[in-house]
Amino acid sequence: MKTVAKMTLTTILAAGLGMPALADISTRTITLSNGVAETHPVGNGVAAMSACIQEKSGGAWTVNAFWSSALGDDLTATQALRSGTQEMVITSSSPLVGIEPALGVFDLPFLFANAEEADAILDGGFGDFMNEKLEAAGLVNLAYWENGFRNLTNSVRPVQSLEDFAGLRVRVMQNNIFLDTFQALGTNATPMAFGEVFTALETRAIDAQENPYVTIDTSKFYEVQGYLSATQHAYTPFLALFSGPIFNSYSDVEQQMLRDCAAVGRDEQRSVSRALSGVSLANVQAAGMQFSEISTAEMERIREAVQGVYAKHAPTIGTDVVERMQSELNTLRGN
Ligand code: TK8
Repeated sequence: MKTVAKMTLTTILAAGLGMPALADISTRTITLSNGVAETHPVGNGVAAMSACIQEKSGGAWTVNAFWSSALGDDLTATQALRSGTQEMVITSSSPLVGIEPALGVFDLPFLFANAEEADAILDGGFGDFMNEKLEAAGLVNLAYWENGFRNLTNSVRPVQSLEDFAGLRVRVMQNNIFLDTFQALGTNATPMAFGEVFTALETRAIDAQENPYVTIDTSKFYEVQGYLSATQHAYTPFLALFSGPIFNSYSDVEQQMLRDCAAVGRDEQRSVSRALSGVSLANVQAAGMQFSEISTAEMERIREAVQGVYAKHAPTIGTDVVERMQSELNTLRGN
């Protein structure tokens, strides 16, 4: 009788309806940051995740999202998560290789052949394996979202052959695998945080950058870049990261709610990202960008030029990690 008396009517009703017991949910505000604009598909994912959290928490939780690097870049935000001063970030994995070198496996050029392969690896055993490493670094990856296949833009000339890359001053993420990939292609590559890219392109401090079509569109790079090439040289994921120390202070019900709602956000975000990709490509062309496809023969030469990056970086990433990835891909491909 005593236990029952302690339970509120809401708790009893919630338990009866199979909803989380609200007694296990405290009032909280989740600060979430991101580098992209709210119009990017990450905006749709965050909206879906927030609606899910709002509903499952019975209105006790609020997600407060900041866009366009307003709270700092991916890496700074991720460090704030590790020290427990910020709850959440949707970040590219690439700038985090200094924290967890194994993440570099996703940066290897031409790793995934298509989005289905990426989903199978990220949502399967390999994704869990990586998440365990992140947890040891104080980061809970709630789900893998999509950044996507990356393409080169520049302000100098149409890039249609291996030779066309020569000498371009291209911004890469803060990541040695991307740096070496673009050096191998003959460019003059410079690592830079995403928030500085637009201005660097505008002032012509750099000539080029690479990102998926949806980012080129929603970050308005078409205003400062005349040429776009379908290089598709890498697929990078987004991580929906939560602060390890803060996550560990939450109840089981709250932790599960976060995982469930981040997966709801992931499904929405991936589906909008894929639906919008072609629309974004059309948008940037309508805005004046000249688009170049690259012939199969040239793509073969480009792949050949960057092949050495695998052997060079396997020891830093972890040879076991690279081998595990390659063996899982072989299985997926029926080899
Ligand atoms: C946004 C970044 C961005 C990434 C990059 O914060 O840095 O080029 O592709 O989308 O994570």
